[in-house]
Amino acid sequence: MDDAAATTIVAPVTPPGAGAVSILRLSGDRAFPIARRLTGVDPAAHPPRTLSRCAARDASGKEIDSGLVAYFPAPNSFTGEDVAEIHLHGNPILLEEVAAAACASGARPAEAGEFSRRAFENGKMDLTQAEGLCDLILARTAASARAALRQLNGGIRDAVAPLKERMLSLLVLLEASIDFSDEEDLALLSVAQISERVSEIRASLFAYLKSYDLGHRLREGATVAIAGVANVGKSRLLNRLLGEERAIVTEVPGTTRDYLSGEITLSGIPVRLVDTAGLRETEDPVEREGVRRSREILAGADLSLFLLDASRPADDGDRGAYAEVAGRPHLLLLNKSDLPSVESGKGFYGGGSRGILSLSAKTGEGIAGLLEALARELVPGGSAMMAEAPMTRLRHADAVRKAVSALERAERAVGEGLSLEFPAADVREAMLALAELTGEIAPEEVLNSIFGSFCIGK
Ligand SMILES: Nc1nc2c(ncn2[C@@H]2O[C@H](COP(=O)(O)OP(=O)(O)OP(=O)(O)O)[C@@H](O)[C@H]2O)c(=O)[nH]1
Ligand SMILES: [Mg+2]
Repeated sequence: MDDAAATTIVAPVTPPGAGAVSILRLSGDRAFPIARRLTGVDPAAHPPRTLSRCAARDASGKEIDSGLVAYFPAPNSFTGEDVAEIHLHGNPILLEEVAAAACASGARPAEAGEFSRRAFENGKMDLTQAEGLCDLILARTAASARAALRQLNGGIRDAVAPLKERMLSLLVLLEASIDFSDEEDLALLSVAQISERVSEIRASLFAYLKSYDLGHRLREGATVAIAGVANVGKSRLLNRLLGEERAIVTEVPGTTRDYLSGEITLSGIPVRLVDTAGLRETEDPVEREGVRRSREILAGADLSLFLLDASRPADDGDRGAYAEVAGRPHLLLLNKSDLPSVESGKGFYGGGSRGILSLSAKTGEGIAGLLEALARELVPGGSAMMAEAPMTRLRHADAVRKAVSALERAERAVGEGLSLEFPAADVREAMLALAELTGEIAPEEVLNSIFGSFCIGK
């Protein structure tokens, strides 16, 4: 394979499996001649970005399918390169045959995320936009999809761009002041002015950082573990919250041995509910493994619901199990409120306690209150934050935090009357952190890890 051919890649952009239509995408220097060979449609004689009927042929020229082809000449394509898309009937065998014919003509199979990576490298998208594209495809709720779309449209870059500009003009002034530092009268900015400007920029960045609380929840969702000893009604509560009979419910203690989960949407946030095996010491190896897994789930959950059976007095078993959640964020639930109540939950108040609610998984009484409490705990901020694209990944928050602390150092340096070279270096560092956010500066490992998490065809 010569070098030019190695730069043309091919992959289906539609999911595997049978369907009415599947699309094969070619991108690179030789995308047009290869697609022409496969379809017989001459890109030069064909209006760009329109579909034309075509036959799709294999390497030997045998007709495999009838379909459509579209040509997107560089730079007006997804990747910024010449792109050809061939629409075939949605049978994976046909797709494979045509892709093989493309490879026989000099293309090579695309790697995971390679189309998006080329789009990024050719300046069609910044890094946050590429991430937004990935998240839009994987969004589990409509609100998550909206946040991802804002990001795909450049919302994060737009939020930080004016701050970057302000840093740049401040840096220019600082550097000019350094050059004239021996000539007192020529100082361009007073110490108070520098300090005020740095502090304004820092405050704006810090305010934007807050959007991560909501953004990461929209992207990643939250996990809620349902915990307690055997028979308190954990599985029945899961079923009630999901509105379906997901878990087996019986009066036999130790019914649930593995964990089970289901997802609900709370104020637009995907919330995974996990029903766990009752926490108790047991000789049964299967149940013991279940309890071990329960502990793992509890350790990783954003919030736990700890159930007591309020129709009986709490015992040492309940207290022992509670000790495992007491320090982590949790709500105490007094279940079985439809029965005469003998347990008030007094004595169950650990450091992670977020409140106590009485409810009945059987009748549904108190469930609305539980959902409100869950939303309060898991959905940060109001909808006001959604006015701009929220930051959705730890990578974003880390970069902005780095910028904020560099600016804090700049403020301190100015306050301490250090030479202006110090705050200038700090402001420069803050600008670099924001350049990392949008990918203007992006180490190879970062790009590999981001684009490597994409699927083939993206
Ligand atoms: N009256 C009443 N019974 C309930 C309620 N919630 C659960 N139960 C009953 O309590 C028993 C145990 O319920 P499960 O949901 O299986 O309890 P669990 O906590 O999952 O139990 P394990 O899986 O064994 O740990 C069943 O007979 C349920 O019908 C409730 O709110 N009211
Ligand atoms: Mg159960």
